[in-house]
Amino acid sequence: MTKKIILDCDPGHDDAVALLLAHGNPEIELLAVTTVVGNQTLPKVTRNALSVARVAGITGVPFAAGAARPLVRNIEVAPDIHGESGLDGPVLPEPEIELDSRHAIDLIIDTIMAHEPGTVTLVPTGGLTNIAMAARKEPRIVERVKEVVLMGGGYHVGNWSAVAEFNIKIDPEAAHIVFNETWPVVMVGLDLTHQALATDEVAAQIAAVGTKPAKFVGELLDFFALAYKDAQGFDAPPVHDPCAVAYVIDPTIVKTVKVPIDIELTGTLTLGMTVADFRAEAPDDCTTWAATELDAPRFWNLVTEALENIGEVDF
Ligand SMILES: [Ca+2]
Repeated sequence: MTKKIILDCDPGHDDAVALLLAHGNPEIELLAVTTVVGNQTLPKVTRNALSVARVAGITGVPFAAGAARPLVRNIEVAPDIHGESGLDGPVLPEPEIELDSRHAIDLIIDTIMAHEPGTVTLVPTGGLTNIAMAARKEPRIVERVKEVVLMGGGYHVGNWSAVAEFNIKIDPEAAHIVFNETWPVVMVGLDLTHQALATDEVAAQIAAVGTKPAKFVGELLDFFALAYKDAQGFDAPPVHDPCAVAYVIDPTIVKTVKVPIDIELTGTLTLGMTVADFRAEAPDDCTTWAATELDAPRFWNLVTEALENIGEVDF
């Protein structure tokens, strides 16, 4: 049984790796890819997604553009981490596939409603604007989705403020909607993704694949390493987004704990914080989990194997 996912993303270096992992892993069936403003503006991240599709050799999967701005807040992008293009480093090939004509939220809704209940997992790796709007437009998707496995937040770590993570902070109202719906939400946050460091050893493992897509990933990681060193003092960059895909592929690679999580919307210093309440055992009606521990060697093996499965692609 393959695992059917919709990847909602804002490529983004780590989103690109997430897309390659999802496409290259035989257990994942990629039903759709949707884009949302985040690391860069919507036109930029959408073009990046289509370029990465060419790098990965993805055809026959619908890609649709979504929200161009957050629900309430002004647009915040992250050029210090992802560059002016949103995917600085490698030369980005001209896309070969065309965008689906639907808005991302309609593609998300149509895809979920066209599949059996409990079979589609939503994997958001950007701000949660599209997911929140889809849940509001068609509330039946909340019952129908298997789970929402999102990269975002963190229970002890922030990166866009002292306590808030970028994907949540840029659209906290959308995150509030998503975390307060009744679908299961697995928060793959910074506590987890800061264990997914692209060390020199990892870079060598990926380079050894020896294909053009692997070289493309190497160039992405080279830029990401410099950006993370400059912006946040990391010796090796954390490659966040594929961790959410890895959890869907094999939950034994990403340990989780059931814990109530809610989003701070009014804090002067804490806007967008994912507040996790670890004081007691989670109550029965709790539908949120936090990722805690990554098996990093197995995670990087998944990424490498996906690149091996993708093989050589001409772009
Ligand atoms: Ca992302």
